[in-house]
Amino acid sequence: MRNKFILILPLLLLLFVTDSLHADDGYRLWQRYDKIENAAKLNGYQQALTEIVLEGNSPTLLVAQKELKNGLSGLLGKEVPISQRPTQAGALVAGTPANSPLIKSLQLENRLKPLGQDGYLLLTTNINGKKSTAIAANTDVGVLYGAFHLLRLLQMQQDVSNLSVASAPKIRHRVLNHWDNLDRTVERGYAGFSLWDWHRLPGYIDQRYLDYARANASIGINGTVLTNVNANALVLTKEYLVKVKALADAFRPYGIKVYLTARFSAPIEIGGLKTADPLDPQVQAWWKEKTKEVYSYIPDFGGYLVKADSEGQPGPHNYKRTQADGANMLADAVAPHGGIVMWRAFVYSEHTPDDRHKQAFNEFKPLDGKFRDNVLVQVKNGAIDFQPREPFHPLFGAMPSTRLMMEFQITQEYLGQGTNLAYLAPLYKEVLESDTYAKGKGSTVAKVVDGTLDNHQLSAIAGVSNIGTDRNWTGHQFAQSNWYTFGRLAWDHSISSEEIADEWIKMTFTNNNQFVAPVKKMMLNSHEAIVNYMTPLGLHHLMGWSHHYGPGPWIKDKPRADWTSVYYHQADENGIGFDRTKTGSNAVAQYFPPVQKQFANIKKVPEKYLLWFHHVPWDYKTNSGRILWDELAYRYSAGVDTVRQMQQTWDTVEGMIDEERFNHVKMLLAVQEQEAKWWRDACLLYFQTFSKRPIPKGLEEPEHSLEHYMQLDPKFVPGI
Ligand code: BDP
Repeated sequence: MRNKFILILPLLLLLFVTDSLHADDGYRLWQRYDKIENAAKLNGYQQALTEIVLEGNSPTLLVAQKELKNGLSGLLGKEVPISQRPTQAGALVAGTPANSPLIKSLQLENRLKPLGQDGYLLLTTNINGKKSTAIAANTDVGVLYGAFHLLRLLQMQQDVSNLSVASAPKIRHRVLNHWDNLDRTVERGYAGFSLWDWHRLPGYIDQRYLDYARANASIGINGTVLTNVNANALVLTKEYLVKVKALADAFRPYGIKVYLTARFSAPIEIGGLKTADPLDPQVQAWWKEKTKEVYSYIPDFGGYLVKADSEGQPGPHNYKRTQADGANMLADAVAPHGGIVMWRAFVYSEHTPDDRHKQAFNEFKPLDGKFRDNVLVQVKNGAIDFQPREPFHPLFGAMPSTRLMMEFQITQEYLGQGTNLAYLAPLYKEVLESDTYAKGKGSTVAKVVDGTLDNHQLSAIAGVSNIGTDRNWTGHQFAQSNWYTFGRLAWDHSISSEEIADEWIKMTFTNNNQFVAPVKKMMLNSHEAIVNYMTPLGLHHLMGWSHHYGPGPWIKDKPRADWTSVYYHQADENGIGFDRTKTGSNAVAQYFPPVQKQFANIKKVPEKYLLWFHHVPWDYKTNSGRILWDELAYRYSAGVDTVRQMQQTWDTVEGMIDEERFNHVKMLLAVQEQEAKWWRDACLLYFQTFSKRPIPKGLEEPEHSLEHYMQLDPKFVPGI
């Protein structure tokens, strides 16, 4: 037996050594704990981290212990033992002062106090006279977050010999919104089906649930809304609540709370009532009872997310009540249990004649101060709808007495869906760093969202999930970076797009700088490229009808004008763009004066928002000196060119990572190039019918006729 083992040992070793270049399907996300190849670093880490001492045995601490054990053993290429107490130099001691006498002995209370529920310290310290590393936190979940931070440092091959890190999240609730239906289809999902296997729940706990929870915990996400905002009341029935409980139980050790979408008409649909009027005592009592039942299964249930009076969803309007009436009714139901209500501001109607841009503001601003303390109004980043680029939503800063939370879309409904590489940190950062001027200069959207501008303790941020059953979770390998980014920015919105990309690339692929540098550059340019080949210069809502895949600038004459493209681009023989100044819808008036002045002035508005706010003549001189039509053509072409550069960049890194993920990305970049051309050609040919000007010399001519593009009619596009 022994001899046999000796014979196969070299073989095993060989396998191990070449493993990093072997097939990899992306399942491990950024949580790859392969042995560190740099010998000097490896050696240093092996000296610095010799054993794990974790006092306490809560489910969360056991998860942290397991993660450290797996992570360190993998990265260090040798078993790192768990010890009851430090036995040698290099002990890693983790815990809270409450459950760990060793951590308590470090007397960290003063440093821990400001770090709150979720924060932690990572310290190089002395324990029993020996150099050690400590992960200390006020709570067990803080210890878990600290453990992930330490592992990240190792994955990124950072120095851990002199640690003094204090970290705490800027936002309290960091929540994924799954648009998952009970039949497992995912609205605007491009990564397979819903993770939640309702049919086999509650009995069967898929390993995926735990890996999902681990991944979320590793980036600080602490909540998940399991169901679609276009809600099905059935999830609130006992039959489903036992299944929700099973998921909540699985996620709890990872610090993740479960939330559900509440269909406003549930009292009628599953409660047998005749009305869902929020001011009706019977309706109020029904929600209280129902909520009590929910908490009987899930004692730490997070609360409800509601889409009301929008796109066919029922809501308080049905009873001539306000959004505050609706939200407060649910807030009162969850309040005794410590829950919150996330009430969406995405309310607009085809029966309201006003510019869609203005409707949410008009509806919600007058309600400032009328919402209960446990209500957060969830506002999309822009006033229309997750377009490739939007100016920030004017509600940010406009409701100081209300807790406003951010909603970003992580899934790429309008950003190339499952085929395009778009790194979204620059988009998220652009919005978070926008200055609302609500309380003078420096009143950024980020400060509204994290609560510091108006002194709110309760704060939250949501990201519409891009996760599904695909082996690599997100369909496109690079879409993982947007899940990662959302979590990192939810924790700390001050981290730069560059830093996040750097972390993600190193953890997901390799520390090899010949890979990291060009790939990071490619990621950082990718969002702008998409904006250019889809909706440059402030254009928006030009996508295909219903499935939103591919270009459809010609979409008109549909049952709802505010779902067509012509409503938004307003192209005619004189020019293009939506006049939102005084001469038009005057949506600019919804912003604070300094912003208003900038956006309303065609000479001052940032060019990236030009056609968002102005109807501009075709021969208007843009910043480049080119006339608008030519500039538009240049932007569309530049978008395609950037994708081609991305392809070239990717080709140069062949061999630096495993073939499987390399080829996956290579093929999708080729698809993206085709789609970028499709967008460019279709949009330019269509707008040309108004501008009546030639494509500027030197730019590629469209491949087909406008009729060709208008006849394309993709079937069974995923994500409906
Ligand atoms: C739109 C999506 C639609 C969603 C809606 C929402 O096309 O599927 O239901 O947003 O956020 O962008 O409610």
